[in-house]
Amino acid sequence: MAGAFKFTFGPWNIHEGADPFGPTVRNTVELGKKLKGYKKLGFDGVQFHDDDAVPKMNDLSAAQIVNEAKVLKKTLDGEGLIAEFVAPRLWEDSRTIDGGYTSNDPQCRNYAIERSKRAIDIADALGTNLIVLWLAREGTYIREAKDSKIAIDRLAQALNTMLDYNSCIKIAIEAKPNEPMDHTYIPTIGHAIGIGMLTSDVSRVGCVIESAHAILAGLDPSDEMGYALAHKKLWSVHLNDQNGLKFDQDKTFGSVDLRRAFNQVRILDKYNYGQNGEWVGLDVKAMRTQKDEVAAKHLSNSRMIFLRLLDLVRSLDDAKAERLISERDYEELDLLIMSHLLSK
Ligand code: XLS
Ligand code: MG
Repeated sequence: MAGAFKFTFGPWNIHEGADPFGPTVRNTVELGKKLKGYKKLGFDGVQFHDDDAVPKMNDLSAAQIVNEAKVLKKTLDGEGLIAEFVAPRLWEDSRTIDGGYTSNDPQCRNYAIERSKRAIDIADALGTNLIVLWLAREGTYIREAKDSKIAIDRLAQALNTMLDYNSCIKIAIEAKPNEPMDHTYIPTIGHAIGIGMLTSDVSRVGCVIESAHAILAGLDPSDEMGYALAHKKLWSVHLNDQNGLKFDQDKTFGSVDLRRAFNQVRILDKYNYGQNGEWVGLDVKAMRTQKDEVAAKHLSNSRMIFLRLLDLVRSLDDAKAERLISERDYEELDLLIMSHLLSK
C-alpha cells in the first residue's frame, strides 16, 4: 500500500528568501530549472498560481495567455509532470489592495472576476480542472470597512460566475483566518464548505486544507481534514507546520509537532485520501538562512517525513488502540501513541 500517495508543490515553494523585514538572500531559480528538479525531489505534480504559469499575464490578451499556457503544458509533458491546480493570484495587483471579489470598488471586483476567468483558461490549457482559491485579501483590517453579509454574497456570486464560465472546473477553497488581513471571511474549512452551499453547483465547490492555516485558527489540522472528508470535500491538502500563533511560517511538515503531523497522515491514510486522484501538496518554505544549493531540502524532507509517519501509522497496534478506547483508558492510549512515536 505504501507509495499510493503522490506529491506536489508549487514553484513559489522554492523562493528567494525575502521577508517583510529584509530583501532576497538567494538567486531566482527559473521555472524551467525548478520543473527539472521536481522528479529528483520525489514529486510528480505541480501547483500553479496563474502567473507562475503565465508571467505578466495582465499585459497579455486572453488568446495570448492560452497560447503561453499551452507551451508550458508541453514542457510539463516533457518532464513527465502533471498540473494539479491553478490559483488566481489576487493579492499583488494594485486593483486587489482592498480585496478581489469583496472589494468595495466595483471596477476592482470586475478585475478579480476577469483575472479568475483567465486562471480558469490556464488550468484548461494545462489539463487540470481544479481551481484553488486562497482568498488572501477577502477580509478587513477594521470591522467597519466592509459589510460581512454583502461580502459573503459577493464571494458566492464570484464562485457562481466561475462555475458558469466553465462547466468542468471544480473549485477548492483554501481557508485561512488572518494574514495579510486582520480577519478573513473564510477562516476555516467549515466556512469554505458553507459558502459552497450558497452556490449554484454545490457539488463543484470543495476545499484544500493547509495545516498552518488550521493551526493559525486555533484548530487541529487533522480534525479539519475529518470534517472535510465527512463532507467528501477534501480535494487537496497543503501540509506544513507552524510554531504557534504568529506569522504564517510554512515550516517543514512535522518539524514542530510530530504527533500533530502523525494524526494528519493517519486520517488521510485511514480514509484513502488520494483514491479519487487527490494529491498530497507540501506548501513549505525553506528557512531564510538556507544557501542556494541546498534550498530545496525542505521539500524532499517534508515528503520523507510524511512517508516515515505513514510507516508509523500503518505499524500502530490498532487492535490495542481500539481496546483502550473501548475501556476509555485514554492515559494508556496516550502512552501507546507516544511510545510508538518514540519507537519504544
Ligand atoms: C498562502 C497560500 C498559497 C496558496 C495558493 O499562504 O498557502 O500558497 O496555497 O494560492
Ligand atoms: Mg497553501
